[in-house]
Amino acid sequence: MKRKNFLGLALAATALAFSVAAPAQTAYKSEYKMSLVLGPAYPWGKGGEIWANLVKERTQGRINIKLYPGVSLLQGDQTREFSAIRQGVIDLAVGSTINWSPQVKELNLFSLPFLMPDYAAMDALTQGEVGKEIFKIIDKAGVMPLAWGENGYREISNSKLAIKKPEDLKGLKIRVVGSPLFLDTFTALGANPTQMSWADAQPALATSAVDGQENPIAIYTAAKLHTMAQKYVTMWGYVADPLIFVVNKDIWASWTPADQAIVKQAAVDAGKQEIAIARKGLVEADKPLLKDIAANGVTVTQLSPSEREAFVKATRPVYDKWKNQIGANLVNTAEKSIAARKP
Ligand code: X2X
Repeated sequence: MKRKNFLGLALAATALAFSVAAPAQTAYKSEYKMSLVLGPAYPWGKGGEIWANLVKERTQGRINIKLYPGVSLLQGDQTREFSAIRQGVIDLAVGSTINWSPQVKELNLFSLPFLMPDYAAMDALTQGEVGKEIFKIIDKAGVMPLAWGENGYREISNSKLAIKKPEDLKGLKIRVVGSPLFLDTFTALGANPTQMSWADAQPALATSAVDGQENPIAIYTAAKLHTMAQKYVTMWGYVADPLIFVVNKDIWASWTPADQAIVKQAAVDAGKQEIAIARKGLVEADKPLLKDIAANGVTVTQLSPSEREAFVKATRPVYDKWKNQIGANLVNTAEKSIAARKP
């Protein structure tokens, strides 16, 4: 009798210890929800679609993912996406560092004006020490990071004039995403920045409630921003936002290790493909995407190195201020990685 009680207690204790160390896998859901700002007509959504398809195929349908573009699970409120993934309102996401930076301040790194001069610089960050460090930070913040993708270099467009120097931005009402760093950057340039979601930005551009915006050329093209009065584009490459493929941690723990490995590898494969799609038309010598834009009657302005330097100079105080807010160590590592990049 005594012995039996002891055994029972020992078993219960073991079960408890086990459940603390490794939560028991729960039943799979019939469908998992993936949040995205943009759907498969854009490189971003295409990346999400590739990921979902690879997972379905490689798990023989055990993991079935549905896409929710337009951040529709949050009525378009893109800057609340990270919290919603952590809380389990969203199961998976492919999200921009810009939209998640209000919750994870280190993600502002990629929005430091003129930090990354070219694609090689961006790769040096996401594929190097900085990328690993950022994944640790996201993990600590309560979300499982799996792979990198890319939204792209954010070029500025507007309805009024060809922007060639900081003074040209004076008084222009520019829509920016809801991260305070963007307000500082555009204020430093003399513009009048206004925060709004992408869902609100398009009608605001179409009705000329705002004069301009900044987004990757792939988005400018697919969203047909030339039909929303955006007749001038300046290629200044001031910031670029990577995308990150993530899963909610409870969902992650509910999958077998074999399925976790499949989902992760699928994210890495989809991320690579997505980056290639995001850069298509911009990395070829004749940049066909810019030709397409010009063919719509849009003035595309390329800055000379000295013209670009004037923008770098004007935004340097913002860079210095935010370097400290992001964490000087992380930014120093990023600067070093970029200086040592391979072309
Ligand atoms: O809102 C934007 O500008 C977009 C679509 O690029 C992001 O979600 C960061």
